[in-house]
Amino acid sequence: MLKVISLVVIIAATAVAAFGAFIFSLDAASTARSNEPGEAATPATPDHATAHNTALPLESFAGMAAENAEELAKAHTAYDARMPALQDVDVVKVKMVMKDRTVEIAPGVKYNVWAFDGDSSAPGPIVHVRQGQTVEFTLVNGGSIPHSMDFHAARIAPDKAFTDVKPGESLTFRFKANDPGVFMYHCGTKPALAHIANGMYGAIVVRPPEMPVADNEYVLVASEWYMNGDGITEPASLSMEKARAMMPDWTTFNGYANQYVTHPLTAKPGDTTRFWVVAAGPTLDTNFHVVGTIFDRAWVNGDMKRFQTGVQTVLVPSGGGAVFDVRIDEPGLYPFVSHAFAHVDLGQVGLLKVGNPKGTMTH
Ligand SMILES: [Cu+2]
Repeated sequence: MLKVISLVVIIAATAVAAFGAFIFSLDAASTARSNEPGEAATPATPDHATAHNTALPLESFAGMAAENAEELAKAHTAYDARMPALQDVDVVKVKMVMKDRTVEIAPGVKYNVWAFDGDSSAPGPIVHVRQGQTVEFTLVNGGSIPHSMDFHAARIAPDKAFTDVKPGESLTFRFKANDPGVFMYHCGTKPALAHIANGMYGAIVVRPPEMPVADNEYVLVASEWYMNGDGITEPASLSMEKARAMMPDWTTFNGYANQYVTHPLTAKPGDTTRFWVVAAGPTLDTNFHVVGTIFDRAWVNGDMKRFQTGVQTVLVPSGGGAVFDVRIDEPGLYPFVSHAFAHVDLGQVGLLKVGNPKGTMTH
């Protein structure tokens, strides 16, 4: 019994320390992680990692970070989380070209993705349609192995639509987006764990005809990366072993660790800001929470027929989505996080900058 109690005390103390340190790190504005809990929690890693613990804001699970991480984070162009415009057409044509490429997933950390051509490599482009519009989707496989695309927003026979497309070939299918919400799309080619872990995922928003007005709308795709190396000395590829063990090196919103800490999303005081959130995984859920406020509306599990009010944290399951409204009057920096704090420590955190609080970067 004594052991159990002391364990509880240790856990509680660790949680308090972590949370205190987290707030502290936000005071530093550009620092998303504190080193103190990291030192306790980081497993035994090379001396290299220990040497960097006090100097850098970001480290992978293995304690790895680039020398000039802050500079690189600033130089990185953040994934554009703003909701793209609707198209006033009956059939929305969406074309995605799959391509093997090397991208940055954290400051100075390179990873060999199987992902999307164009500006947004992983996640893929945000698709935004009205409920009732038809989506005509074309997959062009510019990669080196078969790929496919599974749209969770579609009611369609998977064996016809979500089939493998060989390299150099393409496939087109149509579906009517009759179900509103925010849905994941992803490559479903076996092993799907590898294809999703390699960056083949994104979000499609199916907007219902009537929703309360929001002043700002952002789309966040939560996901995790599992690497076979540090990605700093040379680009890393997938570690299936880590992916199966669910031990990510980095966790992110929109594919890059902490990118909205360095490049915050913005709102004006009094605005209602809406987050459309998908948890792409491949495996881990996201416990969505905005520090310093409470959700005015939470369309839990993407059920757009009803919303909850006054809730603090909502589970977005891997492969699922949810929509959140917050109205914030007081200027300041409001972190949005997965409140499973291991995720924050590995990069699944960003800032909503309300107004123009002092001590922050301006853009
Ligand atoms: Cu694939």
